[in-house]
Amino acid sequence: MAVEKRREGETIVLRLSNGPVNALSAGNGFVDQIAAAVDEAAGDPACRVIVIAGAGRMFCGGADIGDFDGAPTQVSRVRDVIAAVEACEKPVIMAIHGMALGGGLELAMAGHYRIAQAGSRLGLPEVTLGLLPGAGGTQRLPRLIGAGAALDMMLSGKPVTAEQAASSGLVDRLVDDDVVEAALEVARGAPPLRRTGALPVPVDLAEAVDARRAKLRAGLSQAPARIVDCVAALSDDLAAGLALEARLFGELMRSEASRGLRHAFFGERTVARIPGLAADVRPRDVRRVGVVGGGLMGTGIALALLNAGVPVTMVELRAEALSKAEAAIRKTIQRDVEKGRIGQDAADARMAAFTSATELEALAEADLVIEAVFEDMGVKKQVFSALDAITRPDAILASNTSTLDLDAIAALVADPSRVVGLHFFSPANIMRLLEVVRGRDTAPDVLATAMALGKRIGKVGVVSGVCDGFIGNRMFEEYLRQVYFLLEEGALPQQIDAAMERWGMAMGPCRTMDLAGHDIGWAIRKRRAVEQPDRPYSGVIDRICELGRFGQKSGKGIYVYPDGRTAQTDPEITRLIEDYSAEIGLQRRAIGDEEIVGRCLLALVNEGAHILEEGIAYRPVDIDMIYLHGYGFGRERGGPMFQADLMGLPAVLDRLRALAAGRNGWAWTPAPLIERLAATGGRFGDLDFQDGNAQ
Ligand code: T1G
Repeated sequence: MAVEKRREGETIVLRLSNGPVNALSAGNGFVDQIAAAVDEAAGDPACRVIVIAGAGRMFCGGADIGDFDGAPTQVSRVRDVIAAVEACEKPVIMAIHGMALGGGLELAMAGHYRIAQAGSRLGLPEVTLGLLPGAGGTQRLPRLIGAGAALDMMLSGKPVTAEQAASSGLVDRLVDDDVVEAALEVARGAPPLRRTGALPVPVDLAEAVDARRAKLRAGLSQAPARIVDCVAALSDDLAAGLALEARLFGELMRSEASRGLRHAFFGERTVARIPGLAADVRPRDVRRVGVVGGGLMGTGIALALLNAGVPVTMVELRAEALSKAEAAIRKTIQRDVEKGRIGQDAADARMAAFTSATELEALAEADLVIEAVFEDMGVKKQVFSALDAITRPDAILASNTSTLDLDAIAALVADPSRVVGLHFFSPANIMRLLEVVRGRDTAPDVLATAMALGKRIGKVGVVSGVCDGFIGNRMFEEYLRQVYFLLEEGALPQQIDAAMERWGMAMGPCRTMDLAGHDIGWAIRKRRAVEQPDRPYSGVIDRICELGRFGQKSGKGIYVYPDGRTAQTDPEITRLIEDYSAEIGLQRRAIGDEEIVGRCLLALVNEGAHILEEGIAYRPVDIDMIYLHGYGFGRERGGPMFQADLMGLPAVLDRLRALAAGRNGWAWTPAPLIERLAATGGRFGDLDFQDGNAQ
């Protein structure tokens, strides 16, 4: 971490160097180093112009997000250095390459002249963290590009290209070659001493603020509304605007939504790390992937691979199913062209990377094969036994199974170390979650290869050990168990769904199961009734299944779907639920949203704690990322384990014990891990299972 200084004639070049993104970290003193370097150059009589650039692959990725959980003064150090740059009596030229994001762009906007290299991107993504640009962005960006364009940029959080920045006035010059050399050339002339903060208030202010305020949507994060407030306060008094911005930033920084979103930001990166993996373990090369099975999942998996440029050979033994799969793949890729997402050349290239066959022998040269056939061990046995003989010994064999024992599948091949689970979530080309299941014998480099492939195709890969349902579905079973109990006790589907969606779930559980199909859950409950007779579900949901109401795909489920898509409540289901309660002699009672949300959330938390203590999940944050990316858990809520830490584990334990004393209390036996942490004042967030021994 350093501010590299280079003198070029009368110009001093300061190059920011701090880790992979040159984050403006106050916690490690980097921001103080920048301030000192600027101050020294400003006071250097031999220096006429200052150039600020970034080392490595970008200008600056923003303030250090990790600083925000610390003292609030960290961000004020960033503001101070930005103010010093703008007030400098010598021209400060900003030489931008790669990315200038958040505080990085705010620093650049305090410069007196900005040059950007073609291909670089500039943005204020703070809203994605439940924050607002807290170092002058709300006051300077509108002055440079107008209030409307500035609000759109800050409310979307999306970066613009250097080309767009040049045309909007955000940057003064666009160059194709070295941006520092270009800055030196400008420095040799007479660069302007133009202070952004002194520019006039944009003329479109009132209209732009009214239009965006009218479109604000309710939500946990107040960042969008506060961004509009800051822009609305624009005036000739820059200091007043900066003071309001700083105050509102502090409020947002302490908000649950921002803490949840920051947890998600770091969590998505943490889960990529496999604890205990030896430093010398390298992923294997994967140049061609085989996909066995041309059904819904096989087709989605093939698309996920092709869309990321990974060549695919699909094998489907039934010729008709194979041509149907190929047609579906072609149609989906072509739809991306029609929607302007990709060009025709890219679409053609994707299809050119797709080959298909009706014999498994076509996979003899595949580097990795993903089996996505029917969820039946007999069928898997046939496929894996054949693959074992046909594929290269160093080829990785992956199963997309979601309910079967991966270790039992691995036992079907001579070398089980090359078997891993790749549990995609439907639709496999859309859902970002990928559970990478580590079998008892899975080799470390096989696991690393699976995780690398997941990242390559844009997935959030999370390692799971082997258990029934792995991490996500195992917890979801306990969540659904409570939903069905709530139905028989007095709640109705539409109330449960509304309560969970108001709380932050993308979709309520009843609507979710109608979409996923109740037949799969019904089969699991029948299996569990034999395997775990002491853990029964409410029979109310089976009554619905016995009517053949399997959900949207059968036109009816818990809801009815007159247009095939829109869920409508069905009085027949209301009567069925009420009759079922009477049949089991249960007096229905009014159940509040708080109880609904509490029981559904605690069911996830408690099962998640069991999963952690069994070593199935490496860390609590792995569980959280699974729920954000696979189950529509509100991103601003951070995940079930994050929520438990917000509640406090002593309070969680008290709630579990109270529920354990009630009806179906057997479902609420507190996980020993929760008891241990509650007793010692610990948090899930403080746990980190470094042993890497997920079972
Ligand atoms: N702070 C701290 N760490 C950061 C960071 C940041 N701003 N950006 C990245 N990292 C870490 C990241 O955790 C990872 O660590 C490593 O750098 C590489 O990141 C006051 C309040 C810049 C597009 O929101 O979007 O400024 O896992 O894997 O894919 O108004 O990082 O290796 O240990 O993502 O090449 C605003 C966030 C901050 C940008 C690069 N800025 N970063 O993507 O690498 S708030 C942002 C990104 C702020 C001011 C406000 C991306 C990237 P590790 P990576 P990448």
